[in-house]
Amino acid sequence: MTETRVDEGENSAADGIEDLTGLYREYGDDRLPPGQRETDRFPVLSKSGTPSWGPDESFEVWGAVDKPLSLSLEAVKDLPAVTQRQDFHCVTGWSKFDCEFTGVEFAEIVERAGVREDAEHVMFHALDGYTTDLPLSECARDGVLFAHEYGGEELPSDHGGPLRVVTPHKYAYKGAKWVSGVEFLTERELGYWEKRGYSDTANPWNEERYS
Ligand SMILES: Nc1nc2c(c(=O)[nH]1)N[C@H]1C(S)=C(S)[C@@H](COP(=O)(O)O)O[C@H]1N2
Ligand SMILES: [Mo]
Repeated sequence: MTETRVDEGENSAADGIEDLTGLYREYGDDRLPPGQRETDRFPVLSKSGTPSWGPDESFEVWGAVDKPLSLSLEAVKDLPAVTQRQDFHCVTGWSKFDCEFTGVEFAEIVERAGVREDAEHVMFHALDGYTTDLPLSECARDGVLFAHEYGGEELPSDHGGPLRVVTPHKYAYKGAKWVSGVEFLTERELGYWEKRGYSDTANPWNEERYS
């Protein structure tokens, strides 16, 4: 008996996991961005410890939207989710390949909140007071997820569980851990690290580390 091997290439859904590890081709020739070193570990980087998601906490979406949302954690986890394999690049110099995140695509939230025409930017708010901003066009694309699972298990709290944002096309400080709020803005504002000298654009393949 002969086996037919179909080369699915990138974005293969053969194992139910969407492979986004080829995303770097939009930005550069090498999967590992310049000045980064690959690690097998998954270090934890938090500005001030691990906050907890209280029982009354909700996930809020507001600003330039027609339908502000206030969802329980359970309601967020009940939204349609995808599982993706993606790379993770920290501005301090480490990259972790092949992270498997399951979560709700950013576009799903845009759709449900009825984001207005004049929305240009998105500010993510987190339970530890962290904020980070991205242009709407940089969020409403493949790879930006509200992730609640890592490697098929509940997302560990030090990595942002129960809910975090992942941004494989940016340095990881653009992905807010413990995300509890998404604010749609008509103009750019600076987030926590961006106010402290880190790049607002944060493209790893261009080494946009500092502003
Ligand atoms: N809420 C919040 N999100 C955050 C941070 C933080 O301190 N607070 N640190 C950022 C930075 S600098 C990085 S590299 C990643 C680290 O994610 P990890 O701890 O899962 O590796 O989270 C980002 N998101
Ligand atoms: Mo980072």
